[in-house]
Order: sequence, then C-alpha cells, then structure tokens
Amino acid sequence: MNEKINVIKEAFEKDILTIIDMKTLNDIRTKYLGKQGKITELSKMMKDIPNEQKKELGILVNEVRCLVTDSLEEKKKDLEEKALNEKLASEKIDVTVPSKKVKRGSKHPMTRIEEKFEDLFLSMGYTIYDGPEIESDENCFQKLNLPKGHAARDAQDTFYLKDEFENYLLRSQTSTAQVRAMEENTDKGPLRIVCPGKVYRRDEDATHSHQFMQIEGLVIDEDVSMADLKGTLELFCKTILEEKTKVRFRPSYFPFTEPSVEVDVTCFKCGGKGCPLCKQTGWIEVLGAGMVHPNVLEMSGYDSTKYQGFAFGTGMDRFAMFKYGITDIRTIYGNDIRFLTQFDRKDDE
Ligand code: 2NM
Repeated sequence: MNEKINVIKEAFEKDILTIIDMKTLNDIRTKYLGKQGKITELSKMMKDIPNEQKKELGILVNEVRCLVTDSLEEKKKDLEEKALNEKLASEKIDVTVPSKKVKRGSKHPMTRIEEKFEDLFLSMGYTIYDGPEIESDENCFQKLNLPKGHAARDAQDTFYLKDEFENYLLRSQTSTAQVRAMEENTDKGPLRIVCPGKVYRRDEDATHSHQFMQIEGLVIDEDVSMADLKGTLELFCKTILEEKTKVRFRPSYFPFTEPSVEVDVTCFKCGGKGCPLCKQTGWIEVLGAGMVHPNVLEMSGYDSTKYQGFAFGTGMDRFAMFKYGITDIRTIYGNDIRFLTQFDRKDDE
C-alpha cells in the first residue's frame, strides 16, 4: 500500500508537468480524482486494510489527495491568470494612435446665400412665404398683368404641362407665390413677404440654368413709395455684398410694376474702376424692382386707391456667383463634390 501511494505520487508529479490548458488539466483531474481515479481507488482499498494500519495509511492517502487537489487548483489559477493576461495584452488600447478624422459636411453655397437673404428680411419684419413650383398660367402670368398673347411672355418662355394640365406650368418666377399671398390675405391689409425658391425657364448657358433660385419681395401698405423701395434695396445690397457698395437705379419695364427700375451695384471686383467682370462700366446689374402695378393689386382684391406696394426680385444664384467667384452657374447644380468642398466652412456660417 505504501509503495502504491509513492508510485501514484511520482506519477502525478510527472503528469502535472504535462498540463498546458484546461483540457489537459481536467483529464488529469479525472485520472486521479474521478470515479475510477487512482486516488479514489486508494480510498476504496482502505476498507480491506487491517485496523491497526488504517490510521497510518489513512493519513498518507489523505496527504496525497490534498497534494493532488491543491496542485491542480494552483495549476488552474495559473492557467486562468495566463489566459487573462493574454486577453488583456491582445485588447490593449493604444491611446496615442491618431484618431480617424470624421468628415464633416458643409452647407451648399446656395443654402448659405438663401439663409443670408432670409435672415436679413426676417430682421426687417418680413415673413417668408412659400408657394408651389407647379403653377397655373393664371397665377404665373395673368394675375401679374401678363394676359395671354402679351409680348413680355416671350421673355419668360417656360415649361408647360401636357394634355389636360396644359394650363399649368413650372413657375418662371416666385411672384406666383406673392399672388397667392395677396389672395389669401382676406382682410386685404398690409403685407410684407419674401418668397425664395426654385423657378424654371427655357435658358441654358454659363450664366443661365433651366432651373435657378429666385427671391422676390413684396410690401403692401398705405403710403408706400419709391423712397421705401430705394431704402430697402440699398440696405439689402450693402448687407449682402459690402458696406461700401454704391447702388444706382435705372428706369426699366416690367409688366407687373409701374414705374419699374433695374438696380445696379458698384462692381465688387474692381470697386467701380472698370474691369472684365463689369465690362468696363464699373456697375453690375443685380435686381429688378418697381411699384406694384394697380392692375396687379386690383386683380388680387386690393383697393389700389388706398394701397400701394413695392416689389423686387433677383436671382440668388447670381449673388452666390458674385460672392463666391463662381463663373459657371451649372456647377452650382452639378453636385460635384470637388466643387462643393471648396466652400467647406469658409465664410461666416
Ligand atoms: C421683379 C422685378 C420687378 C415683382 C412684382 C411682384 C408682384 F407680385 F407684386 F407683382 N412680385 N415681384 C417684381 C417686380 C419682380 O423681379 C425681377
């Protein structure tokens, strides 16, 4: 029996060296402590041992059981610690590695210009009024003093819908929204609105796109005069362009206003000296405007003997081109990322 215990002890001391992972550890635990394990077998043999040797051998068997149990427990701890250390090493975060740059988008130049216009007019007490892009011929032309067959319709030749919708078209100007605003304003009292939005015309070259962005303003009240129109547009040009910008008004013609003016500003490239951009004149045309024609007021239900109005309109694309030095309007609508990234976080957005 004594001999047997020593053999088991020696075998175990060799076996324990072969443990490299949890599987080999469990195999060896079973080999010694399992149901048919070597130490379990020793315990079973105890019942056949004569009484006088029982105590002494019992102590020896217990000793070897403790040795095996403790050694295996220790080995298990070692293995667990090793596994944890490996895991920690493999998952280590190097906080000094440079981070990935998150790409930040930026506002489209047209959005930026539109917001500038809107901020300015909101600060002057205007309301922003939207209308649909598909409009009736009536709202787009007739109610703006351009009856069917009027020669000035040619200048705004546009896209009509087909068949039963032939009286509808893609609006050629945002004044269609202003007609709606005048008609919806049932008390026929004062009105102060700007209408920004897309308009469509049959045009296509470096400075004209079949679709562009317009903004038109309309103020209706008692005692509104050309002086109000001039003051408003002067402030408008100086705010959107530069404070030192000079503004000049030239007589012109629009069917919906009388009198009508065209508005020029001093060239922002040469400051008025003359350069290729202003064709050596020192001036650049930026707006059309005028006093709302009494016919237009009457057609939308206003009493033109009591109320007057002034109105103005301009292409927001034109301003974007001037402000950001864009030479071809088509690049504004091309959505080429190489074009758009040139406007990343510049300016004052
Ligand atoms: C322009 C030029 C002149 C204009 C007129 C109206 C309305 F609705 F009152 F008749 N809205 N916008 C107007 C006047 C627009 O754009 C070049």
